[in-house]
Amino acid sequence: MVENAAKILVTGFTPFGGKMINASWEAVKRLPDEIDGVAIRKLEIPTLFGVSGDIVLEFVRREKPHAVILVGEAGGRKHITPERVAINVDDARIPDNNGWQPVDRPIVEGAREAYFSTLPVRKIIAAIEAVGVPVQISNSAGTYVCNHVMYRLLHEANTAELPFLTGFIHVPYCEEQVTGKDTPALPLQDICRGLEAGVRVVVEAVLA
Ligand code: PCA
Repeated sequence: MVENAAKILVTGFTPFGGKMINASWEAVKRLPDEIDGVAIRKLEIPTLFGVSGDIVLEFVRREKPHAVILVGEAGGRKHITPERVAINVDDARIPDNNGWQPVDRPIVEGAREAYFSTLPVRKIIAAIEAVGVPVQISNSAGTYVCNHVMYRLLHEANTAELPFLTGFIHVPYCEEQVTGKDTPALPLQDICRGLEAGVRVVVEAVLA
């Protein structure tokens, strides 16, 4: 691979809440390693407040990717949902994987209340729609670890010297996780196809 070629980091999460797998990492790890000459780097991050964001920021400062696409699982949703906004609050309904359960705490003390995604959200939605996978914008990434990481990355992108695009895409459970239950889910193959279509939009944006 060409040295200094454009690169995009895509992250997925470890399982949490007592589940065996996390649909986000299952989909992310199946993405191609390269799209149109752009390296697609993949990282599995722990479902932990603090550490999750630290790991991604450490990668960003070291590797200087042109874009960071954070992916997480939103059990119960029926669509792939690109997130519009991250808010400056940690408020956990369930403890994270280390038992930490912050309530009403700012993520970055004194920083902005919210940041909008800098990914081309509407184009991503159109591309996922075009491959026939259910997709919808989401106006809340929640207040758990996903929102935490999204906020940390957008804060970095807005304050660091080297700009990069970043934002978050939630995916539903994959069918393998919910067999026999009446819970919304998509076949893993469809989540993968939809996610790849979204990543391709970001590749185009990086190359533009
Ligand atoms: N989903 C959780 C955290 C990890 C994940 O995959 C969330 O939506 O916050």
